Amino acid sequence: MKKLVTNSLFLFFICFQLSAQEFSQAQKNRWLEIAEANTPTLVVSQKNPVTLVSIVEDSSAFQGYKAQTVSGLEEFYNNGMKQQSGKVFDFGDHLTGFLTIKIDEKKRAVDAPVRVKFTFAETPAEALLPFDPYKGTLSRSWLQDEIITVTEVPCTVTIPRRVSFRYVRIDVLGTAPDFRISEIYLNATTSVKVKPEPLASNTPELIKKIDKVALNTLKECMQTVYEDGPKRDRRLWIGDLYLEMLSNKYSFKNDSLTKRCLYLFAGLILPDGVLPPNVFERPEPHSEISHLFDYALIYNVVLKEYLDATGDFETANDLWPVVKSQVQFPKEYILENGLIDYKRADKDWWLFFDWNEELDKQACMQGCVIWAYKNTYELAKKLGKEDELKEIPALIDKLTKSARKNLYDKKQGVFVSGDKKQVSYGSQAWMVLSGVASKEEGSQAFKKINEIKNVVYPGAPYMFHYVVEAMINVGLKQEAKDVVTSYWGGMVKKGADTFWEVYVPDNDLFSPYNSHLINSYCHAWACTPTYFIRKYPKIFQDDSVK
Ligand code: RAM
Repeated sequence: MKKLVTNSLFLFFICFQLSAQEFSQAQKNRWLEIAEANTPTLVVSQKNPVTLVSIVEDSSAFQGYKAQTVSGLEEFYNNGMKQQSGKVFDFGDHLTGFLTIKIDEKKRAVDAPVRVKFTFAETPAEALLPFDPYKGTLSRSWLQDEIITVTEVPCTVTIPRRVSFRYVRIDVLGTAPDFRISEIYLNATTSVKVKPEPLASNTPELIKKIDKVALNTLKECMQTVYEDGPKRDRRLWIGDLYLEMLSNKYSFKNDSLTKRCLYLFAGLILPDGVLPPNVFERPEPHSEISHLFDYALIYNVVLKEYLDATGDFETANDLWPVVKSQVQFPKEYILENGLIDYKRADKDWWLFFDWNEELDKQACMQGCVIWAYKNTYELAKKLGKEDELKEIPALIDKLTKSARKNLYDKKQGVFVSGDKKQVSYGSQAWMVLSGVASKEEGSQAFKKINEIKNVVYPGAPYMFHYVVEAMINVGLKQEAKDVVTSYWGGMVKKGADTFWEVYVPDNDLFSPYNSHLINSYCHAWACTPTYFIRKYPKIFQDDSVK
């Protein structure tokens, strides 16, 4: 799924390197130092479980399981674990941090090692279903089960792995005499320090709930970078960064975290002048050599949005060479007729846009390049550097004209993509965001799309974000609100404490990785309802406006 650049295409990158901007190690180190200087201190708060639950089958519940409160939290700490193996704690909300347990004797000395397994679960199903045999395509080690073996009792143990969960199941794997777990708590972490403004008092209840869950999602993902998900992949991706920083701008307003992330990417720019799609913070900042077309371009829009939010010209000027370098690589794919050679690009790069595998990405890609170029040019103007991008306005024009000519089906009133002229929400969204579609055409396209058979729907909240943004751009306020209340509201109704990486309303078990257990159920790119709700209060917070 995650396509790395293949060896056969090495030549392309060698050639590309010749025209790409080179960044010295000294330059990159300086950027990494600025990233380091902006590392937030985490707020740590102790959280205790609120109840014990039993996970029961329920065909009407999300993924077929729900948590039912059972009494006995107090007794739990006094009773021996031999009779309590398999008990599940509910911490009442999604949390991220380090779990500590106190182990005590029951009646007599513990003369053999105590061996206990902890299973951390974001959803009820995860707390009950066995992880093995594992059939997922991502590493099994992302699943959060940890075994501890202690030889000296009483003792206090903190599990070294940071975990992310609402439920914890405890299974006793071995002991001779009985023992007790006399305390269990989590040191929860986040870099969020402020409470966002309350919503207007007449905000509809469902919107209030969606906003709360979205803020919780963002808060959990805001650690020392904007993580994509605190359970998985626990790292900074450009696509996720973009949506998190937009949401942060209207809620927690932690601009220095955005600055840190922008600098981390800059400091890890690849030798060919392209940004890596994601970076790891520890033990030292580093990245994979991988190329994701749309994400590299989105970086430019993040910097523009950051400048708009902060007025921090110093940062914008300092990172300008990075932005300028991202403008280069799409040029290699612009054909004579103004269309982007998406088939060739698809061979050379990872094109993402969405997890729905059926999506034809031609229109998305054409739109994304125009959108990124327009945003980059606006940024250049703010910095007085448009002379450095002299060729961009003409390219925008060429790409736009060609998209209108080749990707707009006037008869059907929608935008199409690829050889099979596929119609998708993604294509309409990107044609609107790029300005290829006029307001009228975009609005018509979103209305007409419902009448067309075999339309391709977004497969994850990431693409839904762009669809909602596009709908608002063309004035489809009620439709945008309906998507937020039905899609994200659907997750709320299914019990979400935080929004999910993927959600396909009629398939709770959908996973891009062949196992719903490995999906992330607190995922940054799903947090943007708070951005919409707060940026557009008239649409979302005022129930009288239709
Ligand atoms: C997944 C992660 C991440 C996303 C990438 C493209 O692995 O969920 O959030 O940005 O895909």
